[in-house]
Amino acid sequence: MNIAIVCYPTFGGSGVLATELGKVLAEKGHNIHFITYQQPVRLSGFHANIFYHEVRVPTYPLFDFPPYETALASTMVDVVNNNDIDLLHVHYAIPHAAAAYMAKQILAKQHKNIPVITTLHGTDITLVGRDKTYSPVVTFSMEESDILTAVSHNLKEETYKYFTINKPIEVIHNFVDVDRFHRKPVDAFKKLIAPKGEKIIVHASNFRKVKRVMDVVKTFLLINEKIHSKLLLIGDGPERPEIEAFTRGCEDCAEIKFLGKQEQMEDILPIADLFLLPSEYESFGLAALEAMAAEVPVISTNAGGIPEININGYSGYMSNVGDVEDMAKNAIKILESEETHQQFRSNALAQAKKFDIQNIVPQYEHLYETVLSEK
Ligand code: GMT
Repeated sequence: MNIAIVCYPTFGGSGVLATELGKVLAEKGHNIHFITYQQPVRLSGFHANIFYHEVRVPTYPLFDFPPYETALASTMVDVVNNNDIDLLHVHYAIPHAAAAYMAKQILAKQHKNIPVITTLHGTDITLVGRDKTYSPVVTFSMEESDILTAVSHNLKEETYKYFTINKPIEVIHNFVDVDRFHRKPVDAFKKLIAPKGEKIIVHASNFRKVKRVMDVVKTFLLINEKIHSKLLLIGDGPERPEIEAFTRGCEDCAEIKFLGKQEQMEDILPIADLFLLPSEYESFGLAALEAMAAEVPVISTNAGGIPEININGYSGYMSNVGDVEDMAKNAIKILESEETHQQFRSNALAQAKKFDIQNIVPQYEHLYETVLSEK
């Protein structure tokens, strides 16, 4: 199949998932055309059947807000027409689903029926999408998509809760390439970070409010009172300056390191002992799944779709949002005994395997085949 994938090229989970999907589909022999405004961060190296089409948004003095959506829809039409595209798969509804609708209508006038698959990822529904600034367009473009998918059962429920739509939503969970993340930790790297054998605790996110990164710091400080540890904060975003300022002014925060944005999570996660995800909401929590694939137990909240991947008392523990004492208590429970830690590590890996790329990607291929057979 010739598939066009539209996504955000940044470190956000939707872009990561879309890029990984495109890469594995290409390995399976499909031709993949990414349409984004920048090369996706996880798209490195040469792949013979992966193509990247940049959306250019020319500026003009009249434009206080360059019309990205128009440029995107036009690029979609161009890519479809010049690459024999069979279907458009857009990730994150805003503005991709609306731009895809526009492209579909333009192509229909040219007697081409191009199915649109929209995958909902989370904040496009729960935070941004339901705001009345966007909701009429999001509702309409979801209805007009040929197929709608959500990355968790929770996100499907949230979509029906916030939007009046009649469309069925298929749940296809996020996935991870377990073989890529399940690596032997590099001892020299581990020693560099934790020279005295301290435990290594990791958090990775886009440092938005919804991630509650301050809870990561608070939980870590409580853990560190009992078990000597190091905290690696990976990623960047609006909350980082405040968190960084806090840690600079706090004596106990010397063990906290900000690594910034990192592309090769599979190199870092294997040296971790624990992953913290105290989010207020996660439709799924792809970052936690990647940690689990690296055999790292997860201490998280029980918000949104997280209970669909992190099993309490098995692959990690879950607490109520904001309950840093409970999160720290659970982390200590795992870390204080080598035997318990090892058990949680293997459970986390076993749990991640359920979401292995090989199990989930065929579900997307099946959807593509279905929608094309109905054309
Ligand atoms: O987590 C973010 O803020 C980024 C966001 C995105 O769309 O890029 O992530 C969402 O999609 C991921 C991939 O499907 C999910 O694993 C994340 O849980 C989800 N984030 C939220 O729901 C907050």
